[in-house]
Amino acid sequence: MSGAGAPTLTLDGSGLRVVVVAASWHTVVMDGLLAGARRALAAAHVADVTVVRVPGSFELPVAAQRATASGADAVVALGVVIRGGTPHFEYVCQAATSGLAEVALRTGVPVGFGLLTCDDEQQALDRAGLPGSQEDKGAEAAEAAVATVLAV
Ligand code: DLZ
Repeated sequence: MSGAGAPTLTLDGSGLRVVVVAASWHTVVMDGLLAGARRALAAAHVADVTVVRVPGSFELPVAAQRATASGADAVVALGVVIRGGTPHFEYVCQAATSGLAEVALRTGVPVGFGLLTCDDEQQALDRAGLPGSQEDKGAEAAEAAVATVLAV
């Protein structure tokens, strides 16, 4: 994991089935998050990985819900929401965040939270796991999902 205080995890997720649900807004940042999640899952020996793309972050909870119904052991949710000039940002962030938490609690299937909620594009790029980024939130979300399946 990356970021101040983040744990170093050594994971063996072989045999797990993981579904990555990914929004499509902010392509460059999303490409970084997806690549980071794939890297982390490969490092954790997860071979069974399915990626499901949805239009926006608002759609992530329903995709996560479907993934749990299809038998996923863990879900990794990736999205980027960047603040605009209206309250829309707060509504999308709130709906996606509470929806993903609700899916995890209702189903008992861990959902890694890789939703970037940023004031501007630079904040998102800094966390995207791209060359020059300081943090890799896609990898972090994938590691958290796998670590939680193995722990609980
Ligand atoms: C409409 C919208 C806007 C303005 N901004 C974003 C964003 O920054 N990130 C994102 O993932 N999605 C955004 N969306 C789309 C909504 O999440 C959703 O897809 C639409 O409202 C249709 O339901």
